[in-house]
Amino acid sequence: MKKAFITGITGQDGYYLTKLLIEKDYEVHGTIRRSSTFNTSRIDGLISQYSSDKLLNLYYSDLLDSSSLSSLIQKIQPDEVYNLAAQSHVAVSFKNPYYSTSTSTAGVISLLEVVKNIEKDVKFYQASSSEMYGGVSTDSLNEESLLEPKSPYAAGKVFAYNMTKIYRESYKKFCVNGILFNHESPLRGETFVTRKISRAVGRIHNNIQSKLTLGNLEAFRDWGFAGDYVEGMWLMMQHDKPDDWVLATGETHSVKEFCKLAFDVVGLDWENYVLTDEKYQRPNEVNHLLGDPSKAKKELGWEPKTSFKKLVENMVESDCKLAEREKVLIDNNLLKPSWENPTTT
Ligand code: NAP
Ligand code: F7E
Repeated sequence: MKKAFITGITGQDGYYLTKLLIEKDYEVHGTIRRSSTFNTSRIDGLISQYSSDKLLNLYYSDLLDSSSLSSLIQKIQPDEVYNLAAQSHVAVSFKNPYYSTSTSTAGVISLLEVVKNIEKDVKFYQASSSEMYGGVSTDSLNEESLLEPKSPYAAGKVFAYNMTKIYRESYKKFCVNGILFNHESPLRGETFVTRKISRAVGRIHNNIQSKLTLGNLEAFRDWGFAGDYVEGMWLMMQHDKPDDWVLATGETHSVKEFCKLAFDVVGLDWENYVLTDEKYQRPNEVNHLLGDPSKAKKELGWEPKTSFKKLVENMVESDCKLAEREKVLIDNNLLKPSWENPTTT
């Protein structure tokens, strides 16, 4: 039985990757952060299903605690390490630049050093990002395209991407970069634009929210489904040679188009509900991202299976059900709505 070690297991991708690997007969080991509130809600179902027979094993750690990462990897002796942990919100990275970049600099060096020094041949996956391209050009972007980061988040990811290549080339280690374009799901963090929209549509449809306030509606993103993308991560780790691959859909849509389609699902006109506010604009915007996944298709046999329309529908339908349950709690004075004027990004 193969063993995988996952940092960032409590995140969106952590959930989908853990599920996939357990289905593929892996024993999964993942790190969680100590938090003052519960932070395992995405993987609670997997914990109750798989932790008793040790198919899923969790440990407290942090990407900035190199000693704990090193001792865990030495003890577990995994076959594959997937580094998904990061402060992954681009707008927050402008506000917390030191912390946000540390996870992709100090954190990645710690992991690569263990992979270099451990006797066993351990494969390493780095969660690289389309944000590294900077979104200046409207051309389709591939593994050879120029990296022009526009945020502390993206600058940290460029560092991690380069270090992953450097360890691959210098020490002949199996280190890969998955350069993933935006991927979403009903488990997407609620402050990312797609989930912020689907959450609002669900609540507006259930009459527990009146408006949705966003920033730049003209930004374009190549949005796919996270469940499809973790399959690509795994395929990269099974390839005969380590390399870098782009995962994307090859289609791009604006935030405005996402809004229109999401409100269409519940038969509402988005223009009656969406407002904009400067506070959701970024100091430096990535205007346009469109990926070219042809290398992944040719070499890994990977293709996205979920269309843009289906992705939006799935997210809205899931959030309509969530809002229905919230409405019951509100009607019984068990929940006070706090989402009309959120203080978060
Ligand atoms: P996510 O939902 O924000 O999850 C991030 C994970 O990292 C969470 O488990 C979080 O823990 C953990 N984390 C944050 N800081 C940490 C630290 N200092 N030490 C240990 N763990 C830490 O992100 P995602 O969407 O699953 O993305 C996974 C990875 O892919 C990230 O590295 C992201 O930057 C990258 N990426 C994402 C996309 C995308 O569109 N989703 C595209 C390209 C690349 P808590 O749960 O405790 O916060
Ligand atoms: O923004 C615009 C915003 O925060 C998308 C991360 O997973 O993907 C993600 O980064 C676009 C931007 O994702 C709001 O200005 C408008 O142009 O959903 P987002 P992101 O910045 O693309 C990449 C690939 C990653 O690697 C990251 O980890 O939408 N936008 N209005 C807004 N964005 C947010 N969050 N909130 C708004 O109100």
